[in-house]
Amino acid sequence: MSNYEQTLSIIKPDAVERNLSEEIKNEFKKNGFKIKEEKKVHLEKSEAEKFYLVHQSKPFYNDLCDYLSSGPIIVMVLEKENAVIANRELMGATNPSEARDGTLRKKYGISIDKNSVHGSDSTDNARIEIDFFFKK
Ligand code: IDP
Ligand code: MG
Repeated sequence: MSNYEQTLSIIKPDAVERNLSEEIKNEFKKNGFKIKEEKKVHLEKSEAEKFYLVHQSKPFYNDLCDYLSSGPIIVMVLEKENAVIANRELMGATNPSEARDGTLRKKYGISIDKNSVHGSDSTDNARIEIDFFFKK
Protein backbone atom coordinates (compact mmCIF):
# COMPACT_ATOMS: atom_id res chain seq x y z
CA MET A 1 0.00 0.00 0.00
CA SER A 2 1.22 3.47 -0.80
CA ASN A 3 2.31 5.71 2.07
CA TYR A 4 3.26 8.97 0.40
CA GLU A 5 3.84 11.46 3.23
CA GLN A 6 5.56 14.62 4.39
CA THR A 7 8.30 15.28 6.91
CA LEU A 8 10.05 18.38 8.20
CA SER A 9 13.73 18.86 7.50
CA ILE A 10 16.02 21.58 8.81
CA ILE A 11 19.48 22.44 7.56
CA LYS A 12 21.02 23.63 10.81
CA PRO A 13 23.23 26.72 11.36
CA ASP A 14 26.55 24.86 11.06
CA ALA A 15 25.69 23.65 7.55
CA VAL A 16 24.12 26.90 6.34
CA GLU A 17 27.20 28.74 7.60
CA ARG A 18 29.49 26.43 5.60
CA ASN A 19 27.41 27.02 2.45
CA LEU A 20 26.28 23.39 2.30
CA SER A 21 22.59 24.13 1.75
CA GLU A 22 22.52 23.55 -2.01
CA GLU A 23 24.59 20.38 -1.71
CA ILE A 24 22.31 19.00 1.01
CA LYS A 25 19.16 19.93 -0.93
CA ASN A 26 20.60 18.03 -3.90
CA GLU A 27 21.10 14.99 -1.67
CA PHE A 28 17.39 15.06 -0.82
CA LYS A 29 16.44 15.36 -4.51
CA LYS A 30 18.88 12.62 -5.53
CA ASN A 31 17.25 10.37 -2.94
CA GLY A 32 13.79 10.92 -4.36
CA PHE A 33 12.46 13.59 -2.03
CA LYS A 34 10.39 16.46 -3.38
CA ILE A 35 10.99 19.78 -1.65
CA LYS A 36 7.41 21.06 -1.35
CA GLU A 37 8.11 24.13 0.79
CA GLU A 38 11.31 25.85 1.70
CA LYS A 39 12.32 28.99 3.57
CA LYS A 40 15.31 30.50 5.31
CA VAL A 41 14.64 31.73 8.84
CA HIS A 42 16.61 32.93 11.84
CA LEU A 43 14.74 31.84 14.97
CA GLU A 44 14.55 33.79 18.19
CA LYS A 45 15.75 31.75 21.15
CA SER A 46 12.17 31.63 22.48
CA GLU A 47 11.05 30.06 19.20
CA ALA A 48 13.84 27.46 19.34
CA GLU A 49 12.74 26.65 22.90
CA LYS A 50 9.21 26.06 21.64
CA PHE A 51 10.38 23.91 18.73
CA TYR A 52 12.53 21.70 20.99
CA LEU A 53 10.09 21.64 23.94
CA VAL A 54 10.16 17.81 24.05
CA HIS A 55 13.81 18.10 25.12
CA GLN A 56 13.08 20.59 27.91
CA SER A 57 14.28 18.25 30.67
CA LYS A 58 17.55 17.30 28.95
CA PRO A 59 20.84 18.71 30.22
CA PHE A 60 21.68 19.96 26.71
CA TYR A 61 18.36 21.81 26.19
CA ASN A 62 19.69 25.33 26.77
CA ASP A 63 22.74 24.84 24.53
CA LEU A 64 20.56 23.21 21.89
CA CYS A 65 18.22 26.20 21.80
CA ASP A 66 21.10 28.68 21.78
CA TYR A 67 22.58 26.78 18.89
CA LEU A 68 19.42 26.47 16.74
CA SER A 69 18.86 30.21 17.12
CA SER A 70 22.53 31.11 16.52
CA GLY A 71 22.17 31.71 12.78
CA PRO A 72 19.98 31.21 9.73
CA ILE A 73 18.49 27.79 9.03
CA ILE A 74 16.70 26.33 6.01
CA VAL A 75 13.39 24.65 6.84
CA MET A 76 11.79 22.38 4.28
CA VAL A 77 8.76 20.18 3.84
CA LEU A 78 9.96 17.00 2.13
CA GLU A 79 7.67 14.54 0.40
CA LYS A 80 8.28 10.94 -0.54
CA GLU A 81 6.95 7.43 0.07
CA ASN A 82 7.55 6.82 3.82
CA ALA A 83 9.26 10.22 4.01
CA VAL A 84 9.70 10.27 7.81
CA ILE A 85 11.70 7.06 8.07
CA ALA A 86 13.42 7.60 4.71
CA ASN A 87 14.70 10.97 5.91
CA ARG A 88 15.87 9.54 9.25
CA GLU A 89 17.81 6.90 7.32
CA LEU A 90 19.36 9.43 4.97
CA MET A 91 20.34 11.66 7.95
CA GLY A 92 22.01 8.89 9.95
CA ALA A 93 22.62 8.64 13.69
CA THR A 94 22.34 11.72 15.93
CA ASN A 95 26.06 11.58 16.67
CA PRO A 96 27.98 11.97 13.37
CA SER A 97 30.75 9.74 14.71
CA GLU A 98 28.20 6.90 14.91
CA ALA A 99 26.48 7.66 11.60
CA ARG A 100 26.88 5.22 8.72
CA ASP A 101 28.88 6.01 5.58
CA GLY A 102 26.84 7.86 3.00
CA THR A 103 24.51 9.50 5.52
CA LEU A 104 24.22 13.28 5.72
CA ARG A 105 25.44 13.47 9.29
CA LYS A 106 28.46 11.31 8.47
CA LYS A 107 29.29 13.49 5.47
CA TYR A 108 28.58 16.92 6.93
CA GLY A 109 28.17 16.70 10.70
CA ILE A 110 30.86 18.14 12.96
CA SER A 111 29.71 16.92 16.37
CA ILE A 112 26.61 15.70 18.21
CA ASP A 113 25.32 19.25 18.58
CA LYS A 114 26.49 20.52 15.18
CA ASN A 115 25.06 17.61 13.25
CA SER A 116 23.91 19.64 10.24
CA VAL A 117 20.33 18.39 9.81
CA HIS A 118 17.09 17.83 11.70
CA GLY A 119 14.34 15.44 10.66
CA SER A 120 10.97 14.64 12.25
CA ASP A 121 10.98 11.35 14.16
CA SER A 122 7.32 10.32 13.57
CA THR A 123 4.41 11.22 11.32
CA ASP A 124 2.64 12.90 14.26
CA ASN A 125 5.66 15.06 15.02
CA ALA A 126 6.12 15.78 11.30
CA ARG A 127 2.63 17.34 11.22
CA ILE A 128 3.32 19.37 14.39
CA GLU A 129 6.72 20.55 13.12
CA ILE A 130 5.41 21.42 9.63
CA ASP A 131 2.63 23.47 11.24
CA PHE A 132 5.18 25.17 13.49
CA PHE A 133 6.98 26.62 10.48
CA PHE A 134 4.42 26.68 7.69
CA LYS A 135 0.90 26.92 9.18
CA LYS A 136 -1.02 29.43 7.09
P1 IDP B 1 17.73 13.68 16.51
O1 IDP B 1 18.07 15.06 16.00
O2 IDP B 1 18.59 12.63 15.87
O3 IDP B 1 16.26 13.38 16.41
P2 IDP B 1 17.32 14.09 19.35
O4 IDP B 1 17.56 13.05 20.40
O5 IDP B 1 15.90 14.42 19.00
O6 IDP B 1 18.14 13.65 18.05
O7 IDP B 1 18.06 15.40 19.83
C1 IDP B 1 17.83 16.65 19.20
C2 IDP B 1 19.15 17.32 18.96
O8 IDP B 1 19.75 17.60 20.23
C3 IDP B 1 20.17 16.45 18.22
O9 IDP B 1 20.06 16.55 16.82
C4 IDP B 1 21.48 17.01 18.71
O10 IDP B 1 21.87 18.14 17.95
C5 IDP B 1 21.18 17.46 20.11
N1 IDP B 1 21.61 16.43 21.08
C6 IDP B 1 21.06 15.22 21.28
N2 IDP B 1 21.72 14.54 22.25
C7 IDP B 1 22.70 15.37 22.68
C8 IDP B 1 23.72 15.26 23.67
O11 IDP B 1 23.86 14.25 24.36
N3 IDP B 1 24.54 16.35 23.81
C9 IDP B 1 24.41 17.47 23.08
N4 IDP B 1 23.47 17.63 22.12
C10 IDP B 1 22.62 16.58 21.93
MG1 MG C 1 14.65 14.29 17.37
